[in-house]
Amino acid sequence: MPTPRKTARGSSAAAKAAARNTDSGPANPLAASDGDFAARKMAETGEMAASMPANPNKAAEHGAANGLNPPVGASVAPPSRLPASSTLTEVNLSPKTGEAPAEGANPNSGPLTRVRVDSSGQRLTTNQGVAIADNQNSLKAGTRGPVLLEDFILREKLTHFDHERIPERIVHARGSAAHGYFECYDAIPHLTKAAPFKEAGKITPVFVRFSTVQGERGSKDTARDVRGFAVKFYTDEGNWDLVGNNMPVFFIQDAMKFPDLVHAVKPEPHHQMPQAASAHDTFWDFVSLMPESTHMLMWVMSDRAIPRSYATMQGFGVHTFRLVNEAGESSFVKFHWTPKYGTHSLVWDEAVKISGADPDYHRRDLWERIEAGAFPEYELGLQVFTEEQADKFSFDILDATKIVPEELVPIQPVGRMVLNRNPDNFFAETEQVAFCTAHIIPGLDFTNDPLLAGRIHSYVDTQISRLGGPNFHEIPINAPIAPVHNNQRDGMHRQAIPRGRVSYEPNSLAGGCPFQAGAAQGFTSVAARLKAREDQAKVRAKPELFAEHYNQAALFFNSQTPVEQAHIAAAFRFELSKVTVPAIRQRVVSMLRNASETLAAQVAQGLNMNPLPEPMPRALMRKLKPEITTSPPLSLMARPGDGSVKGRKVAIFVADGCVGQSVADVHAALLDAGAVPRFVAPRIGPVATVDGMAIEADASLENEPAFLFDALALPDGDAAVIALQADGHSLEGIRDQYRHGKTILALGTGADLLDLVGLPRSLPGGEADPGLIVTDDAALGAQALISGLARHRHPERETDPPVV
Ligand code: HDE
Repeated sequence: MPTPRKTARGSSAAAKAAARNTDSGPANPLAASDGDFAARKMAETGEMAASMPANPNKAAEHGAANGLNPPVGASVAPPSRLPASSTLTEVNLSPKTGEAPAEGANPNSGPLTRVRVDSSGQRLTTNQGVAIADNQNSLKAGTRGPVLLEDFILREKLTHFDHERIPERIVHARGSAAHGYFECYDAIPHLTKAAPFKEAGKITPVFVRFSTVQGERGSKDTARDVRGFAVKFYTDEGNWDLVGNNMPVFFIQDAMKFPDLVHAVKPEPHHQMPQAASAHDTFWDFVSLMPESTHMLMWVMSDRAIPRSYATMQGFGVHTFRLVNEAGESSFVKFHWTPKYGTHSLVWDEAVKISGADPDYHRRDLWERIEAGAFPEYELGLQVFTEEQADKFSFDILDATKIVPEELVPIQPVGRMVLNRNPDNFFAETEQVAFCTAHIIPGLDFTNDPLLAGRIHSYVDTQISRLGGPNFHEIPINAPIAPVHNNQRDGMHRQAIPRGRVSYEPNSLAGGCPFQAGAAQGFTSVAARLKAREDQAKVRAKPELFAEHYNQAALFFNSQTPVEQAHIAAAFRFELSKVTVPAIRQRVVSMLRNASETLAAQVAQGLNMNPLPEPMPRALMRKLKPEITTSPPLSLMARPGDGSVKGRKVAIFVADGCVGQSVADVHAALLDAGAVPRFVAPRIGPVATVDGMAIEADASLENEPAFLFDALALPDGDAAVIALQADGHSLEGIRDQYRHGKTILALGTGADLLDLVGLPRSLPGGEADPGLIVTDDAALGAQALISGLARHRHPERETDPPVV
């Protein structure tokens, strides 16, 4: 710090006078100040500026070598807090202004406590904090007179209400979210320096939003659709958004086609139908002209597209990303989330029925699990590989329609994510959260995937109109917990009040702050490009391997169990039967012939299409030999989870005349196992049991149809059987439970109901049905019910069409 120069007698007064002017400089700014703050500020500012006679880093801005290693920006410690202040009057405090921020503080980052509101014991006020005396009536000239324009309370309330909605997301509008944390198993410094992976046991807060893609904000949860699986990591080095899906591939390969895909799948523009459904002409028209979608279509027609719950589906980063370690070495990575409770799905008939009875099925499940402490949990796994490995694959790792099979690169678990807190407010958190693929942190980087490139642009861009301007990062749910300091200023809805007059860099007037972080601490992009396989001239074209469209579609189909394959064929049949243009149906089947003749034949037969159309001409005539032709982990059955029944719902039908003890025992055993049993009766309320046991039904056969439950128990007691038999809902419910492959326990005479419905007591092959338990012993029955529930479903029962 330079020492102030000695000044001539009298110049101190001149300096003081000069410091009171903002229009031109003092003759001698370094004059001593005698405790005069204005003069001192001016003098210290002068000192600080003088200590940076030049920008020492200017030369380092040039040349490729420097570009790889940017230096830390120049900064000096200010002699006091004065020079960086906006105004000397910041010492005049009021209940509104509060104190000047602590050095380096930005309270907008940090825990959400700063904005959580609790109104317990508080008066009702206007938005200006004026207490409202009467919230029942508008202000009128006389009780029967006209309402007055001066009623600012009414007008404020209505105006705010009139603007309560923001534009919904263009895709993924329907979603639900939760807070939680990511816990690192072990540090992986050899792979990445990314903050969440730095130490064993390190906890990083997360906010996760699950969603469907096609439907509007109020659409059903159980549509056949891809699910969004978007994770915001609030790391101590900035926010990282891993914006993935529950399927590891995508329909298209280049962002250029995304608007076309979305226009094709959304409700058709002339009549806005169908809502949240791909079973219509425009979707199948588009995808059948885009054969690269074949692989994704297999996934979307599989049961993955109708998950049982958000807690029981996988998540994938989809694109190939990069990991970067401290030494700047980078490897390729694919991200996988695997649910602890296993991958479980609905069956189509069930999904259709649930969408009517409970369009909030997944939202409710997520909320209820978390409130009950059965926290959804997922393990994060990485597939890490080198460019040399990638070069040998029969597919291109930049192609988002391709997976890297686990047989080629195993998945290594690196941590777990637990969702343990529901949001306080849906709008403030779930609706306003803004995920952006551009949000990454040191230790991670992008690849040249052309789909990813479009996303890096698109997500930030869309938030600007959805959330009303460039300051959406200041909305509390989006603000990082890592400190934010930069020179971006102003714009709609700005929250931060920056202190001082400097909003540019380099500067000397704020001691150079905030200064450039430099390569050691700041984000740097991996310089290495993929080895050029062709010349790097500007071009609108895809690499050759992108033209192979069917190998992995075949891999997926061939890796499914027979039941899953049957579901895929049935889904294609259903969707295409909704298509009104026969030529489009033909085109899809001709495309499927290139992936699986078996599947194509099944679909054609289901559509009464005879003869089969010719296979679609291939975009790549050269045959590429895939490394493998089946990959068992691609089956939904490959990840049964921990076998627990936590959070699974079981209906116990009861009616007047039932034996109370045995249903109560089953209820207690289920509760002990972590499941959620419910007594369901023809009407809610108390049930008259034959043994005097007090049983209350909290759901009715009408308000919670049986297909909403994962399993069913039927009570013992002749009179109860007669009462249930008299209510068509119960017979329908038993039939649905059977058809959907669920475990059914019949206690004592409850078994009569199975016969009344006409349920086969054995499987189509003649073996005993493990999902049908008939017993007088409640304890044994409960255990068998729990084991059946843990298996999730009994697909061996299925026939096409269903017999029941
Ligand atoms: Fe998205 N996508 N997307 N997407 N996407 C959006 O961002 C987009 C893609 C995904 O819960 C939008 O905030 C383009 C693949 C999820 O808030 C928008 C392309 C994957 C979510 C957008 C894709 C996704 C979105 C709509 C092709 C799986 C919901 C509103 C280049 C890896 C996040 C918004 C949430 C949302 C654009 C393709 C996943 C318009 C241009 C591939 C999970 O920006």
